Amino acid sequence: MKNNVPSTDKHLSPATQRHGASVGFGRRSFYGLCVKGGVLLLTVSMNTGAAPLVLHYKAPAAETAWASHALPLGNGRLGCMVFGDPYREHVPFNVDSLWTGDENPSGNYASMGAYQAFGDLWIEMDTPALPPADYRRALDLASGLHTVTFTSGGVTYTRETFASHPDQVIVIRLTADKQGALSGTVGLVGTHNETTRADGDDLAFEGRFTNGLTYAARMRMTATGGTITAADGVCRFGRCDALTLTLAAATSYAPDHACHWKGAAPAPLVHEQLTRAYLKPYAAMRQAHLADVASFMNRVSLDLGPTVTGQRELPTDERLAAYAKGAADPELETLLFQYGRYLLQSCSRPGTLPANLQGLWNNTNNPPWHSDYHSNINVQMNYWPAEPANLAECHTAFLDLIRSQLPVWRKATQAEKEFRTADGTPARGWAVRTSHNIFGGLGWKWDKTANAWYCQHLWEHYAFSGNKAYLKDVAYPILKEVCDFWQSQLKALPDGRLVVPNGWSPEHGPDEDGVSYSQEIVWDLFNNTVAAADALGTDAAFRDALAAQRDRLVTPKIGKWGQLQEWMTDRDDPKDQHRHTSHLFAVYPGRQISVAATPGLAKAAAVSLAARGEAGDSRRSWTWPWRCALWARLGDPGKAHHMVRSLLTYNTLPNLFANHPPFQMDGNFGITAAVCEMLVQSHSGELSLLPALPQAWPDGSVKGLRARGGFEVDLAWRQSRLTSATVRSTVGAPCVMRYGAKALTFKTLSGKSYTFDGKLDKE
Ligand code: FUC
Repeated sequence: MKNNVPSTDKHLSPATQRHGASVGFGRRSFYGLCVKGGVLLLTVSMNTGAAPLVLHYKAPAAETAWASHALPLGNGRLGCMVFGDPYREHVPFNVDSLWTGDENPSGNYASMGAYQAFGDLWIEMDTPALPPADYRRALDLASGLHTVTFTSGGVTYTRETFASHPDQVIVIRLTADKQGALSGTVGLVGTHNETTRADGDDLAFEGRFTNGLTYAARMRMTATGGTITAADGVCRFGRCDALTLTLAAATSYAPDHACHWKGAAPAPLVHEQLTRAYLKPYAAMRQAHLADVASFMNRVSLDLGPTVTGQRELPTDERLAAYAKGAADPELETLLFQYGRYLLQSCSRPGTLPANLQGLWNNTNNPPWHSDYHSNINVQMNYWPAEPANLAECHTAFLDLIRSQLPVWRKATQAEKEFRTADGTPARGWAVRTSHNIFGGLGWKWDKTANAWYCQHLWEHYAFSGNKAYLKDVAYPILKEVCDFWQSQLKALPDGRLVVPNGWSPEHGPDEDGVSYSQEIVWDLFNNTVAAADALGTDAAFRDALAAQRDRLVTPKIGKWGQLQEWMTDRDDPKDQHRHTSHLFAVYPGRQISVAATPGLAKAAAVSLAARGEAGDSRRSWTWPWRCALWARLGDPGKAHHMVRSLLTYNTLPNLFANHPPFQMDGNFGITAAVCEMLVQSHSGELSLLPALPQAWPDGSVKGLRARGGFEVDLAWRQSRLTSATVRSTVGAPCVMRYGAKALTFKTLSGKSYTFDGKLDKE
């Protein structure tokens, strides 16, 4: 067995800790001050689903527990984590484009640059640090509102924080039920030794990296009652009734190679953002924010059955711990599902950069794996839920990044000797290495078929929406270009079949005989591009030639122990428990193998998957979701549910962040997609209802899942049987619907809904 690829774990560098000690905002432990006490329900979940979508805790996050206990807020571009200390609030913040590095022509991983932490906001209260009573902090996923409440010295304090997309600022509002109770200091601290200056009532800092990227942050405070002053890099507030802090931060990054990745200067921009926010009353900003987040979160409601009272009311960290010890908690599983949706819309909106390895959140300037975009599973998994979980416009952040990087990726691909044809001609099209940044810079080994995998995302955005203008103008030209790359690379075997030469898999590196993973992804690309040409009714000659090449590609094979072969030759090791399951791409997220169309290969895929072990060589956050989706597609609901359970049990932190370790967000996104796959599938030309419903979820309902062909689906089930199904058609395509052995074909009209009972009879 070859194992030429060093484990990427070796790249892992311990996160460097940095905080505001240099400017006098040192650390102080809170844990001694925690109190027991009643629970104030201050956030009202706006989602219509059964379980309230709230994470809540009865103690703040300790200063060292950024990744595990602090809670994330984000507007796609600008985000923060909130610790929730009553007397010393800490809000480290991020902007998605704060990157070092450049186009990195060497392809060297070390020189690719890294995603950077931006800065910290500190609020130090003068209030004597008495042990607070009735402490609670909560994050409402349905509205993106973080709330801290506690009582101290007979006064009840409330602090609301949100990251507003409509207003492009982070807002923190402090109130108390007694007049003049708010006194203290606010500090704004950059993470690259910037000097914070007071500018009128504002605090501001600016900086510039050696790659030419400039950035700026500005914070403004407004008060009701009392006084506020800014001097010596800090703001003081004295005897205020209420206080609003507004924070704007931005960089000069533009996703445009032609402009050398430079756009508007950030200092005037943040000044303008802050001024605009300043003119808006707090209630209006809050309302606009709540409505914005709700417009994403309310599209899907999920009910997987009730959790017993007692377990449901526990603070989230205690609840997770009880679950890990074996407690049933379908509402926690629902919460995890919705958390993936919450996180995606928090770190990925149209016009922003896509979710990186840590989504948007990063507290160090030397993050694990540069907090980059990894093309061998991770960035793709980040976007698996976007279409089925009804967040399609969040997908565009990833699709746009791909498009913006192409000029540099093309150059690097043409310069690569390995891709030259026999007569020395440079490759056509583009390819990517395993990692990349936001300036076209690639790092580490070429992941040769990742270009075709990225194309799957461009295709799926069409497949779910049926938007032909997008397909024609955006997706199809890129699919064709990558087909062109692969047409220049494929090697004909003596028997006429086509093979990806020197294939490469994340588990075992290069292999001359041909790697199933590479073959399957190129098949997927050709197959989708043929379907795209058909949908557009274009390029008949190209389409027919491509279809013929697709049919000549070496196909997946069944090996001697019944497994789906990882290589073209039958030499898989049944004891190989690698965490990656790359050669099962054809099952999920691909569609070359399915139980209905290729039952023999599906059975072999199940043999391979079982042999890889429940989590593979190591329990990693993202291994569970991929296996979950695979078992769902292979029709094994019990095993699929086991993966949901295991992710929560072994690789989920108290703030419900997926933990690779370290914290890595793909597991959160992946599990949301995998749960969709358990409830609705649409990869094989049919709309399949409840294809992998586990016994653990006997009664439930889901509303708003999306399916290929332009459908939205609502389902309800009782005692593990479908009781009703509603299909909303967005483009008027015919629908083939399946539940168990029963299939039904019906025509649809765009904008109309069709409701059926559990026997698929029309209601
Ligand atoms: C891939 C995985 C690792 C890790 C890294 C960021 O290479 O194999 O487990 O997730 O990406």
